[in-house]
Amino acid sequence: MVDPIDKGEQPIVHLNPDDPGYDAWRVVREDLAEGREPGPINVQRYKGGFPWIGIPTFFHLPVALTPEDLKAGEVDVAIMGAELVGGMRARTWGPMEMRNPHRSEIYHLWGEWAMPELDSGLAWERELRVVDYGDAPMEPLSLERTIPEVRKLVRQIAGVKLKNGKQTVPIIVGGAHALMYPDYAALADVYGKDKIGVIHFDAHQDYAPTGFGHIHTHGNPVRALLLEGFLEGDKFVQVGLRGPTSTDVPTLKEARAAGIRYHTMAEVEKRGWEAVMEDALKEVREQADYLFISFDVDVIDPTFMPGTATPEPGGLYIREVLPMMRRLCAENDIVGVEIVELKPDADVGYTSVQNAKAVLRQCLNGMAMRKKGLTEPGYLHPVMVDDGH
Ligand SMILES: [Mn+2]
Repeated sequence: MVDPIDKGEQPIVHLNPDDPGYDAWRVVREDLAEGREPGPINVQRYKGGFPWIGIPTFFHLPVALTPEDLKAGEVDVAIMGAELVGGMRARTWGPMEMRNPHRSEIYHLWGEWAMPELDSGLAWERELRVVDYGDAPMEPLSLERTIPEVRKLVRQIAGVKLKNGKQTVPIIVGGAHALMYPDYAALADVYGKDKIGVIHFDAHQDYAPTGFGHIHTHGNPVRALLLEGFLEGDKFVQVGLRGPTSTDVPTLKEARAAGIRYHTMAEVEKRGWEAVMEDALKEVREQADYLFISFDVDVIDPTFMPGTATPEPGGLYIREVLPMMRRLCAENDIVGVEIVELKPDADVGYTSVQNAKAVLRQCLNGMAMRKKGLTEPGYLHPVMVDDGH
């Protein structure tokens, strides 16, 4: 017997479409909207409460299942999970643990009991209409089959037009960073190619020239987006690169030649965080009308974020990240956000989820500020920062 691969055939192993499980993972219920008016569904029995009471959704928020629900509810922001796995990435519990209030939001009251952030003075839950949009479907053995499904769901959210002339903003909680490709591609489907700038927080450049032949891995979504012409390098600003697994000098030079601007932790060491943050904020304002935030939690130092797949010491402190997120979301037209690579089961405590939620909350806080017109650079509520002196 002669092995056909040795005779020059492509070494492809075909899937079996007759397997009853072939499409089972992505079959949508037909009665999603049956017997009810469209609109967000508040699944909580009480008007508000402590975090240890109620049904766990993201921050105890109402649920929406269809674009009609988003439209009817004039929903500003829809948070969805995307538990993308593949390659070295097994399931991470990121999205589900972000719904779980156990310890990570022990004092955060919800609903009508929600309290304001002490930097803006606003309770975002009252200023914005935000929902939990559930999760994208996942084919547990194939990134390639899952990616188009994520793209469809993100596009479904971003395509909803609101009466105020805006569109619903998807926030995607992951899941592997290969998500950057379907998340951004979906936004490009809605807003047009090369219309949206990206600020990319990460310990790693995610611009790997190789992925064993795979276009989509957790290590190269930036390259995949550029390769396929979704955007130009000059729309990309990267913050937080460090360590021996991020990139190398030739790849940095190649990225620079492609127009990508990067701010490494070495630059932070040389110039200080304040100066680097101001530069990054200025650069994203210049690059496009709309902004997408791609936030890999490993940009944060492992002291504050041990629960991630590829931790790298020497990262941003949580106190540096939170104002940055608030400012980005207050001072720019954000059309999408992803918070990825969260891996709570690598954290014996609850620090990682608590901090990832703080990042997400500051983004929502910033969006609430923008809705209120509080967009002056670095705005803080005067009473909160000055007791009269
Ligand atoms: Mn990373």
